[in-house]
Amino acid sequence: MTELPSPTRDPAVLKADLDRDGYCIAEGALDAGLRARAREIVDGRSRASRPAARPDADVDAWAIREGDRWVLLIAGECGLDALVTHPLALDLARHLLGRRVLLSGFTAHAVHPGNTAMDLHTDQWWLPKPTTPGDDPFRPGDITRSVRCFGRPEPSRRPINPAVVINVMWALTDFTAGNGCTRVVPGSHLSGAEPDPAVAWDAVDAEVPAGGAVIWDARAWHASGRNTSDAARVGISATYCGVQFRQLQNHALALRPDAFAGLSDEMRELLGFRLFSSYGATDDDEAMFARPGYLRA
Ligand SMILES: O=C(O)CCC(=O)C(=O)O
Repeated sequence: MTELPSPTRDPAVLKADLDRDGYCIAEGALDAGLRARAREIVDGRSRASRPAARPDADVDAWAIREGDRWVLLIAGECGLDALVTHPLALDLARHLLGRRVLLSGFTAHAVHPGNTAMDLHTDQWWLPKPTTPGDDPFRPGDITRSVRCFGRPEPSRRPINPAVVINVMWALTDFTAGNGCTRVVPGSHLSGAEPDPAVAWDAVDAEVPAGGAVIWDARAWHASGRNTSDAARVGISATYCGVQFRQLQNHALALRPDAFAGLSDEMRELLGFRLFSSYGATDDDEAMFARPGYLRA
């Protein structure tokens, strides 16, 4: 058996680990000042401001259960664009997804003392699976979190989907086996399958010192672990998706006009304001960037 990914600063090793095992671990990529600022911003976000649970039960039962661990951050406005545009994150995102990528979600993830492990899952469960002519097709509009193709974590012999999402989880604290670090099933990104939560799969602890990141291909089976320590494990997850996919957060609506006006072109592209062919246009389908209605003459 080859060695499993361990923390490294070498981009070539990170990419090789990501390709082979479906995850990699970056070491020392955040400077102490940025990490401290990020922690302050995450700690300052009040859970009380979270809207009440929504009624569409099927999709949201999961979100409600995990909700106490998630805080949605407003990219472009929350003071942490340096994480979104971090060269290491974008290099790995483009390695997996190609030249044009979007920021899908920007969320803080805390695992509090006493929190149990999440169920293993993938982060592109919503993507229709390849079908064979004559098979019952996956209708995109019928997919929910509970429609899952369970299987084993070994490489598939049949075609599978490419990765269309990558997750870069910045470690604001140490991530350890004792405090609920991310757990991954190595190689599961090549299975084309989802993990049956009733089975105890062999997941490994992706331990990472504070200031590093654990990065995974969205097809990899993963979850946060159980926190048996007396302090929270805190991370910020920047997920990126291919340019043609719906983003986890609605960045266009989230941003206040003054924040939108101050965005760099790089952030405007990452947040989804740059057109992809004509997709994403507002009033001019040949423009480089879409513009909001309030800026129209
Ligand atoms: O917090 C983690 O380590 C993993 C989070 C995760 O898998 C998720 O929120 O989908």
